[in-house]
Amino acid sequence: MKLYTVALAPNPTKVMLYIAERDTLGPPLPIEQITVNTLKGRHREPEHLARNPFGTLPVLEYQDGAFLRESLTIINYLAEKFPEGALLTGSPEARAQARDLERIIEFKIANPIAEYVHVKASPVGYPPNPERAAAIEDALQKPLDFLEGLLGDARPFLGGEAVSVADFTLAAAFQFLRFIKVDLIGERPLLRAWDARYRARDAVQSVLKW
Ligand SMILES: N[C@@H](CCC(=O)N[C@@H](CS)C(=O)NCC(=O)O)C(=O)O
Repeated sequence: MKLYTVALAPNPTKVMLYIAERDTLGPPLPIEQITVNTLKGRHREPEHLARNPFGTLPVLEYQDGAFLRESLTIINYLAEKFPEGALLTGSPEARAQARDLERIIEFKIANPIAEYVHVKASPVGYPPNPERAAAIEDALQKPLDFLEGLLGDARPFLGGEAVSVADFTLAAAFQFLRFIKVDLIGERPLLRAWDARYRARDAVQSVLKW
């Protein structure tokens, strides 16, 4: 299997975090990771567009010439295909909680942060838009407060006792912010402690570069 990916970009990072965590728990997943250099525009070249006409990353080639083009689908596929050492075990209710939280983080925090980075200091040169950046900062306050509230029960990870895709999605988004040297955690000590605690993991350090 081949994962087409790139460091720093949030959606590829989410999948790379999943793979790195899995590799510490069970047999390494048989996945070759191949970088597609987005700074050089390689994701818009015919070779990558043949894998994914939308030109985005990550892409998993899971069979010869067959591709998955959505980060969460890739993670769910890998969990089903290689159940030994899979994360997100436990009762259907616990798994649903972690998945629900991941979706909330993706739509209310990670996607807005991705837009924020581009209107604030785009790594690929999009024009800045200070008004839009301010509006996104405002909108982020409620979901960040929500996470601070969740962590109030002393859980180590966002979904509870075990790491889950909720941690991967948020950590990938926060890395993107750190790349432009912005911290939006604010006065949220529990979320700040989660950020430090999660990033200290060996698996995470092998993936996060910022
Ligand atoms: N919904 C997709 C989004 C994929 C996506 O937008 N990836 C970004 C990187 S985080 C990308 O490839 N952007 C390049 C572009 O759109 O040109 C997923 O979850 O995988």
